Amino acid sequence: MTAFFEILMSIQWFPGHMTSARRNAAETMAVTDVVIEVVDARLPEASTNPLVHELRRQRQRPCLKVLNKSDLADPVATREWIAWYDRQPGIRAVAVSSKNAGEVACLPGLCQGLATHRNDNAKPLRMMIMGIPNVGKSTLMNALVKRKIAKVGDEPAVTKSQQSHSLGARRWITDTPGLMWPKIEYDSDGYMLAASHAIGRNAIIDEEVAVFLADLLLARYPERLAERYGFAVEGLDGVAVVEGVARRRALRGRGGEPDLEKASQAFLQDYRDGKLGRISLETPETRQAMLSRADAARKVTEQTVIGTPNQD
Ligand SMILES: Nc1nc2c(ncn2[C@@H]2O[C@H](COP(=O)(O)OP(=O)(O)OP(=O)(O)O)[C@@H](O)[C@H]2O)c(=O)[nH]1
Ligand SMILES: [Mg+2]
Repeated sequence: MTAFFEILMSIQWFPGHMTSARRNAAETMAVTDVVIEVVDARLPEASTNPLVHELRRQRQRPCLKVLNKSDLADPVATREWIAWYDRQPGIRAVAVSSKNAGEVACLPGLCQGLATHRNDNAKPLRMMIMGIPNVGKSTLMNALVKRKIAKVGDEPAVTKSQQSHSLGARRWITDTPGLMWPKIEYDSDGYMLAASHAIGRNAIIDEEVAVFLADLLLARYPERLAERYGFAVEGLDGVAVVEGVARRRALRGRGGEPDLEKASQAFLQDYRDGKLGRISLETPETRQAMLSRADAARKVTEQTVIGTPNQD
């Protein structure tokens, strides 16, 4: 992709309350039979939290991977992701929109299939919903319980503590606070997460995230930009797209110059609200290409370090 991808600053966000959220999740994991790991269908791997895997592995708990917000994701990419996950050992994946209660009704049954021994009053099936912030965990909980028991909101870190509820006599479900991890390994993951509103506002600069998103959409969905904003995008880069949004929306600073901050926020909001159509920020193929590039860059760095003669 474009040069901007190579000059990304790293985004990190692990606020204090997540240390206790991680500890509480580890405790609840001990009394959980199946983890429902919610990821964002538009960026399933970038929104997969390695801490969830780590906590599950310690207790050997099976996992149902839920690609949520699939109503906002590119259906072709989502199909590719489901096939990709189904090839991974020990993972069962399903794509849903938690805003549609009918779509999530099958999830407890799928979890039951992963823990068939937990199926009576004495041994109820205990499910724990986990994942990064703002992926729709509480929306999913409410849809399963068929009541608004958990607060939801389009902001990261809305849920601050765990909440459990029965699902009939033989099943329990627990909603947990969104959890990040201490270090996001790949910078582009940080930007995809920020664009998708999983990262707190204090940890990002909207203009940088908007330029990243614009560059990515220029590469993968240029026609959506042209349709939404009504200007030709051939030959533009991400900065020019954000400037174009400012002009189209008449967003100007005091001196009449384009207000790039407001334009960035409007552009990010359009993506988050699905106004640019159904978009996936990564596919199994782009993920693999990104990992190969990162691996090659790492090897070059290692060779440079090893090959540098000692100056002492
Ligand atoms: N379009 C769409 N929006 C969804 C879906 N699921 C949840 N949302 C929206 O995503 C936002 C976040 O939902 P929450 O349920 O609060 O997310 P959460 O994972 O519990 O977030 P935290 O508690 O902050 O970790 C809300 O605005 C929801 O309405 C979905 O399947 N599709
Ligand atoms: Mg929540």
